[in-house]
Amino acid sequence: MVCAYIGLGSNLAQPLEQVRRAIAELDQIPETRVLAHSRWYRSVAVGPGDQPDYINAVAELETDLEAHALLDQLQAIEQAHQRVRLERWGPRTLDLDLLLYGDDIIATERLTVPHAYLKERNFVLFPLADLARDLTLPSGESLESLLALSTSDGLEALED
Ligand code: A4P
Ligand code: MG
Repeated sequence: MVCAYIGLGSNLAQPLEQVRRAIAELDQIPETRVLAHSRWYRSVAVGPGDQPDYINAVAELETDLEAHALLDQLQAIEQAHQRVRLERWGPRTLDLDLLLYGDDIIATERLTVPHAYLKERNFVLFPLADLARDLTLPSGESLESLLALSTSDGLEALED
């Protein structure tokens, strides 16, 4: 069993529903169980253009799937949500990022783990800290040290 962390993001009109549903779907992945999820966060969109706010969260899984097989499953869930999105809204109802896969460092054509932007995004670091405050990255950096460099600007934890 490997412990993996998944970043969830959505900025559809009902993003909270998208993220809640995705957590349930993660739990349906073969050989995989959702152990816990963070609080839900509202975050100002990072990136170009005028986008609505996101809902972000992180889920903690235990899985027997190999990392690329897990990515296949994440992409299948994204695509199921995408079908809804294409009928109604612009791009991106659900983004599922494999943030961490045990202590593995992975650099293949399809997969970069730890996720490339993990360290710079408060909407990843804060929810991760809900689940594993004393986490250490494969690089040896502590989550605490990354949080110390980060701010909660544009980020708001929601009441459940
Ligand atoms: N890929 C490589 N490594 C990974 C990984 N660790 N996890 C590859 C998941 N996928 C990984 O992903 C493109 C390709 O990345 C995949 O085919 C996979 O093989 P994608 O999700 O289709 O494309 P994307 O979402 O445009 O790329 P990416 O890098 O996930 O986008 P970003 O940079 O994450 O941008 N603002 C707020 N506040 N909250 C957000 O959640 N998200 C984005 C998405 C932008 N702004 C945001 C948020
Ligand atoms: Mg992505």
